Amino acid sequence: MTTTWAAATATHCPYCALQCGMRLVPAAGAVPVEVRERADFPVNRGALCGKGQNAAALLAPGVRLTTPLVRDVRDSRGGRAARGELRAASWAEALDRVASGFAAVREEHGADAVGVFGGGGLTNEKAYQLGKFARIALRTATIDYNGRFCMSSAAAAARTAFGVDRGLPFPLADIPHTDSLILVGANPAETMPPALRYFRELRENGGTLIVVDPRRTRTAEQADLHLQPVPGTDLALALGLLHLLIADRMVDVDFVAERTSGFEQARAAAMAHWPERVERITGVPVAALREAARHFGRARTGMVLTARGPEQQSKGTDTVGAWINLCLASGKAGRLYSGYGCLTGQGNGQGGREHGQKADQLPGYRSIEDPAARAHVAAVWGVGPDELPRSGRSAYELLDSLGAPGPDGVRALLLMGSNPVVSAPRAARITGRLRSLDLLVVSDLVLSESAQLADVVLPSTQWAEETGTMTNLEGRVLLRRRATEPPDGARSDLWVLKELAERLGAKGPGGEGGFDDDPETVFAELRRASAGGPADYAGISYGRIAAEDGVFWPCPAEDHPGTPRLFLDAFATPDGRARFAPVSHRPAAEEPDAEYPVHLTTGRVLAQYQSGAQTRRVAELNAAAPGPFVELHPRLAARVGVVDGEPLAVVSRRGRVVAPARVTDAIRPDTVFMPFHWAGPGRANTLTNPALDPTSKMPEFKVCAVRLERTGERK
Ligand SMILES: Nc1nc2c(c(=O)[nH]1)N[C@H]1C(S)=C(S)[C@@H](COP(=O)(O)OP(=O)(O)OC[C@H]3O[C@@H](n4cnc5c(=O)[nH]c(N)nc54)[C@H](O)[C@@H]3O)O[C@H]1N2
Ligand SMILES: Nc1nc2c(c(=O)[nH]1)N[C@H]1C(S)=C(S)[C@@H](COP(=O)(O)OP(=O)(O)OC[C@H]3O[C@@H](n4cnc5c(=O)[nH]c(N)nc54)[C@H](O)[C@@H]3O)O[C@H]1N2
Ligand code: SF4
Ligand SMILES: [Mo]
Repeated sequence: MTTTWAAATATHCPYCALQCGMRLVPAAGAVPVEVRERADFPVNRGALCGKGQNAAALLAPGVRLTTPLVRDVRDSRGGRAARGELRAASWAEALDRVASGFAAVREEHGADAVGVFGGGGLTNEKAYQLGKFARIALRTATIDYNGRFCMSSAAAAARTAFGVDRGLPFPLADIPHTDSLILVGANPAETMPPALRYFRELRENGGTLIVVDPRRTRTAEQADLHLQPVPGTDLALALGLLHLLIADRMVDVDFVAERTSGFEQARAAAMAHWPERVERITGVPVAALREAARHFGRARTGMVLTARGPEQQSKGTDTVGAWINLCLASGKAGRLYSGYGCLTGQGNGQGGREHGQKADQLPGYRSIEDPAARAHVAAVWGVGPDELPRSGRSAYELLDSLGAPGPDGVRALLLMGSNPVVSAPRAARITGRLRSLDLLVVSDLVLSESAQLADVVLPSTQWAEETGTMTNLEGRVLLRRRATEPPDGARSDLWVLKELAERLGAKGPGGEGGFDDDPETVFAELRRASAGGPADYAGISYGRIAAEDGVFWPCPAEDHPGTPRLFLDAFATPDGRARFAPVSHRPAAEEPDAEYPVHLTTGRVLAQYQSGAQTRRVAELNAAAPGPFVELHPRLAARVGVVDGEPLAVVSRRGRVVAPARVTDAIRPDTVFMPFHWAGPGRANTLTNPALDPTSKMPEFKVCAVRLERTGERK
């Protein structure tokens, strides 16, 4: 089949939540398209970071998977089966193996013993279909996804405070118009470079930028004020700022009375966090606290934006709640150019959390425990409400139960869009859990470290080869368009789900209750399933997205304009008021002690993406960021006796890693930082602590205790 492709296809980047617009033009040679700028798309106005510029490299045949792979079980005597090597197989063989394997596990151990783990990089259509596949083809409650590791604490806090969770309740283009902005634990200079423009414009307009980060990042270098707290102490910091707002009479009393509830309790907690106490907990000097409180408190409009720094903590939900409290007390929410927002991370970090791949959710951001929601979605799916499973376990709990004996053990897993061997906390344990499964099925574009452990690998088509919608960090629903023919052996995830559903005896193909593989047909069903829910997509169509540079949800009808700004009239709570969070500071799950005296925090670098499964396969990006490192302050380096570039061992209660020291005074002397993009001996997640936030079940990636050891090798 030959298709003639348009001279240029307007589409979006395969990576982060900014979903920069780009054009793809046909190219001769191994890589079928080239990336060009798309100046008319408003979010990035033509700017792309290096990851976006080099994205087409992922389409090369030698880089990506082009045939299904299966691993033969050689010998199943004496307990666990001995497994052979992965070998090429036909699609029919691979799919039969998966379907019969899932059916056998279900038969022997029950439906919940078959698990599904999705990803926030999947399109809305895939995320929706994956949730539906789990609930009505597998009939399992065991489904969750990597977004739990990403912004789930912000989602939980925003939902409680405002009644609905959308990353940003306003477009990015509002940022330059606010007077004061506090950016907490976010490093957009490396994680969303084209968005930095909005912060620069804010300052050019006379606004104040305050950055809260234990490291003086490239983002912090742009700030008017940089607060450099001990990792894991943002909750105390926010309480301390609220204390100062109250003490200096900067509370917006009318706003608090008219549009909020619960202030008294929040006030009492803040009063117990006087500046000197907060300085002792956070390490941020009282003078800096006062300056920040003055800037933010006196500003007419203001925003607080959080990213993974304060969220990836075992108290992330309460921490975000405390920052929201600061916005509410000073009247900086639900008004033009004011509000709290979370910078989501993955390409579809927003949409991926709305359409049912989360353990407790049904499409449209509905609760799976809500009888009305169950009835609505069951009707769209053509099943009875009682046939839908209930809420399942959260991502880490799911991964931790893989292969376990007994009624709670998950024996088979479909992994689609995540690489937990690198990205899960306490990754050595999770790697062992994956190995202990009866059947591990991985759908991916590349042979990731997790795919290397699989019994069946299903090669998926990717961004430029398939069409689908993505919802960016602003809640703007976008269309990624197919620009080139996929290689023969790769198939779309939607097709895989359809084929598996048929083999498992679910209804279909096509139509309601079935599993279609045409993205626009799936989107039409998603619209109906989401209708009336908090994330209502009913009025959004592929045609409208193309004509309007994206449509902001909620958009309940085709003649509804979409909702770029939320909460201007009322919050989405039953009484229309925003709720203060009753929160108080508590320490991280693991604090430094004599044996493990240093804080470890983790995060990202510009040129690598996430587990690195994609970007480590791109030469230009590897040249810019070739491997892991341990960032530490010169004073700490001197104490340990390491010099810049020397291999340094970092040891936690979970394990030991070795990576070159990178000595810089940009980090606190009591803290080391490691990026988490690599597998092998420098894998940061060998060290991290899977202590979970009680509400969001977010693991504490951003703080644990370690000790440093010289390895004796000089570089
Ligand atoms: N280049 C690149 N870009 C990406 C990604 C990527 O992997 N690479 N991933 C995408 C995804 S999924 C996400 S979620 C986003 C993440 O985007 P960000 O949240 O901006 O990224 P991180 O580097 O994880 O964390 C941000 C900052 O938090 C700081 N930090 C660490 N501990 C603490 C703490 O206790 N408190 C505070 N206040 N700050 C702390 C770190 O020093 C770091 O500078 O990026 C997206 N964009
Ligand atoms: N220490 C530490 N660990 C962290 C974090 C941290 O800050 N510190 N951050 C956490 C965060 S915020 C996140 S989001 C996670 C992310 O970590 P992961 O969940 O591992 O995310 P990715 O590396 O993006 O993995 C996505 C995989 O899916 C594949 N893929 C991409 N698109 C598709 C598709 O359409 N279909 C299929 N079938 N496959 C696809 C990619 O090739 C890749 O192998 O890591 C978490 N881990
Ligand atoms: S900022 Fe994000 S969306 Fe934009 S080009 Fe870079 S990775 Fe792609
Ligand atoms: Mo993320």
